[in-house]
Amino acid sequence: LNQKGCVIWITGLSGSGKSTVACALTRALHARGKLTYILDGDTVRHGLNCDLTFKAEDRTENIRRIGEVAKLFANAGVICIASVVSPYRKDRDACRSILPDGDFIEVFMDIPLCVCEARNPKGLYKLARAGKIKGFTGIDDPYEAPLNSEIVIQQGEVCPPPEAMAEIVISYLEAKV
Ligand code: GGZ
Repeated sequence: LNQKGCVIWITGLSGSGKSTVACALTRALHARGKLTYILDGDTVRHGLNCDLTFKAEDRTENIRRIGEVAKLFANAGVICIASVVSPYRKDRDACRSILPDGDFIEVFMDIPLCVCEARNPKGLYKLARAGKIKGFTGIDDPYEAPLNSEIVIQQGEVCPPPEAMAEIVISYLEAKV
């Protein structure tokens, strides 16, 4: 009956597969009877954070709010999955610091920019390259890769199926308890 909450923080470039992993992870956790909630950057920016832009201080505020909301979910016993670019290390570390040790699990989508760009899911990289979007992460705004994330997801020749990537996280969670 009891379920301990935690925050699974998925960080990476646009097009790195954060949302795909978040969804697959949710399915895998539901199959194990766990309660989850996804906080997706793209979605949250349409509601709670609709007042924020992509300039550095607004990204910091976006991540701060998402970190605080994720903490509320975790305190309620939910496994909260945050799926956000969260490009700045200090902002991710600040979200880690408000949770008890071990309750913030950082998942780094370590996918090369050229792969993300080739996927070009919403045509955003093309717009960024053309200068039509300014300050796009990976193009003309930095992405500070995690140095000590709990989990790193990489891909070889082919992209692993989402279920396989979710399984990496599940294995970590199972080993942790
Ligand atoms: C990065 C941008 C930008 C800029 C719009 N830089 O693939 P997506 O579309 O769905 O993911 C990106 C999303 C990023 O929102 P986050 O809240 O996760 O970003 S952050 O953590 O940096 O605050 C992308 C889209 O919004 N997008 N403009 N300039 N991503």
